[in-house]
Amino acid sequence: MHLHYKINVRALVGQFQLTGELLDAEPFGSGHINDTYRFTLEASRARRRYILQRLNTAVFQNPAAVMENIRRVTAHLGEKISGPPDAARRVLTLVPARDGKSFHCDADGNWWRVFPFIERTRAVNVVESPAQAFAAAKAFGEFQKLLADLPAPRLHDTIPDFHHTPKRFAALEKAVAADACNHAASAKPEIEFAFQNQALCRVLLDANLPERVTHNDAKLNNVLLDDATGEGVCVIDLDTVMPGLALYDFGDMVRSMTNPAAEGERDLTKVEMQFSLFAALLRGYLAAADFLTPAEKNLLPEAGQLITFELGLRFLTDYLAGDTYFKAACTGENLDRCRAQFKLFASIRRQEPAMRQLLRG
Ligand code: ADP
Ligand code: GN1
Ligand code: MG
Repeated sequence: MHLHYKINVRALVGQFQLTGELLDAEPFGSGHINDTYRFTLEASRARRRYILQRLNTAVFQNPAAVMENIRRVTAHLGEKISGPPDAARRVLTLVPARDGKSFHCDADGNWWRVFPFIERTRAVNVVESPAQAFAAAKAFGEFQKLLADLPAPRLHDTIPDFHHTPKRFAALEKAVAADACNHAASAKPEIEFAFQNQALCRVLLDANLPERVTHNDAKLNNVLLDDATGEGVCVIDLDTVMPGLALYDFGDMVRSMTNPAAEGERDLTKVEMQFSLFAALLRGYLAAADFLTPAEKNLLPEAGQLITFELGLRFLTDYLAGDTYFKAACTGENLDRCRAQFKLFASIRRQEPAMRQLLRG
């Protein structure tokens, strides 16, 4: 795992309202954006684990807005979920800093936050079964439903135009023109493919769909699944929770929960949407998301195409710009990720008639 900083976990942990002896700390997880660590504290012979995270402020340029959103969203979810014995595992909670804030800002301007580690769960990178797709999609559907009555004011846009696909396309055009790393020649087929499919960019924007509170990064890896039952326990990675379209989340579920290959798989023959996984995730999502309008339902088959294409554009842009956004282990990884997204997009598009038929039936 690539970490930008050598950090003093003990000093950082000391900035939060926690007691106990620090037993261990290690880099954790496989997110592309933040730096995540897990650490263990022992107090009165009890061991508790936590997540310590450095927010990526190159990506989230208004960290105060991110933390305010997360504070409001977790408070709202916490109120609504309180009750059942397992409530504490079902919603992310922020451990307050010594000064009472929800974060600690260090001398170098890094933003840190701590969450209790949610035990007996795992985050999965590549979908393993229809039951898993069902469980993860249901958790995101419930998440949207629980946030439908979040009290005003409107949440901050933590990344403006995050899913504005035409603007993502324009950013690609700019990166192609600049060709900062002389990579454009090696990505010629992918650039051509992007231009051939440009018309798709507006498919949700032009449909006049209702704004909702959405997760906006609803990939399989951002929901923790129970080790024993496989059930979706907790939706995590709340940095992009903001006003959006329900179908942005559904699209990311289709992208990340129907493809049995890795996100950056190089053997493209393995990259396909599996219809049985799509059917399971649709059932899971609709089991919870009972609020969709007919217009939203009608565009469910387009959502996965759009978000998968959009992420392909974003990976391609980052490859051309020199890997400045997504963590990449080596040059070319973002191009591999782009290729896999474009292959998956084509596979999803091919199965649009079958998706439509399933929705009618
Ligand atoms: P990123 O924005 O970099 O994707 P995430 O918030 O998704 O960061 O965290 C990265 C990974 O850390 C997750 O995929 C998950 O495996 C793990 N993780 C994060 N928060 C928790 C938590 N509270 N309990 C257990 N695991 C967590
Ligand atoms: C990033 O942070 P992470 O790894 O959960 C990205 C998403 C992409 C995803 C692709 C803030 O999510 O938009 O869809 O990678 N997050 C941000 O895996 O850009
Ligand atoms: Mg994540």
